[in-house]
Order: sequence, then C-alpha cells, then structure tokens
Amino acid sequence: LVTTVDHVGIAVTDLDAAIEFQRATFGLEVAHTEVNEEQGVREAMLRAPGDAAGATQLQVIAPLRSDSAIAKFLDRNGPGLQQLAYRVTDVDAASEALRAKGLRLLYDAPRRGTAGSRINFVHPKDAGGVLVELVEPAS
Ligand code: V0V
Repeated sequence: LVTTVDHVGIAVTDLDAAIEFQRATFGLEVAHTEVNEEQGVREAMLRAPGDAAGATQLQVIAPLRSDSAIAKFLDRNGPGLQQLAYRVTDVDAASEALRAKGLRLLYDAPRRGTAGSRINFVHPKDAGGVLVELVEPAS
C-alpha cells in the first residue's frame, strides 16, 4: 500500500523560528513553503542537503486560524510531532483499502495537500495513536 514515508509533520507556533532552528541546529534546508487555507496552515517542507529528490521530508506546520486542527493540537499538546505521512500512488484506492479493513478515514474524498498532492487521513485512534496521512503526490 505504502511506497515510502513521505514526511513527518511537527506542529509549531512560529514557522519562521522553527525553520531557522532546523537550519541552524540540524542543517535542514527549505524545499518548499505554502499556505493551505482549507487546512488553516502555513507550512514548510524541509530536506537534508544530501537527500535525493523524493526523499522523506520534515514538514513544519503553523496555524493560520485558531479553529484549525493545528491550533487545536498546539492548545492541547504544545509543539511536537503531529503526523506521519505515507506516500501512496493512488489515495482513493488506499483510502478504500483501509476503510475495508475497518479504519476510519477523516474525509469522504481526498483533499488538496502540499504542492498539489491529494491527501486523506486515518483517525489516530485507528492507527495506534498516530495521525496517519496518505499522500498521493502531484503527477
Ligand atoms: C488528536 N488526537 C491525536 C492527534 N490529534 N492523536 C495523535 N496525533 C494527533 N495529531 C487524539 C486526541 O488527543 C483525542 O484523544 C482523539 O485523538 C480524538 O480527538 P478529537 O477531539 O475527537 O479530535 P480533534 O478535534 O482533536 O481532531 C483530531 C483530528 C484533526 C485528527 C480529527 O486533527 C484532524 O482533522 N486532522 C487532519 C487535518 C490536519 O491535521 N491538518 C493539519 C496538517 P483522546 O483525548 O480522546 O484520548 S495539514 C497537512 O498535513 C498538509 C496540508 C499536507 O501534509 O499536505
């Protein structure tokens, strides 16, 4: 079902400060930044300098609005790991396969994710306490 780990996502309060921390501390570089109004986030994808294209990235995610999922996560937990994202070739088929196994998918139909990807999420209570994202990259 999964082709690779696409990214791991951490929730942060200050996106620019988090990017600078990851750069100055770990040497990660910004590969992409974006605002996703529907998800209520400002986010950046960070990469290790030696990685090939398509390698696993670190996503840093800050809230745009107080009613967003990220704002709620920060209120409850503070900054930290928020999600694990698996790459799939077909998010509709992957979602259907997981539904057939009895897992709850958050969306009836995939929504728009980073860089034109199509995404859905498995409810954390059905995935060992981990919010699992499914990512079908833009073709
Ligand atoms: C909540 N829970 C989590 C969790 N968020 N557990 C692990 N990881 C998380 N991130 C737990 C929470 O503590 C509760 O446990 C339980 O799940 C259900 O909580 P709830 O009150 O029913 O639900 P909420 O309101 O906390 O919402 C949780 C969900 C929400 C997962 C439904 O965060 C959501 O819709 N997430 C999907 C969208 C999202 O995360 N967008 C931001 C990233 P107890 O207390 O009952 O034990 S945007 C993004 O990733 C993009 C654009 C991209 O990658 O392309």
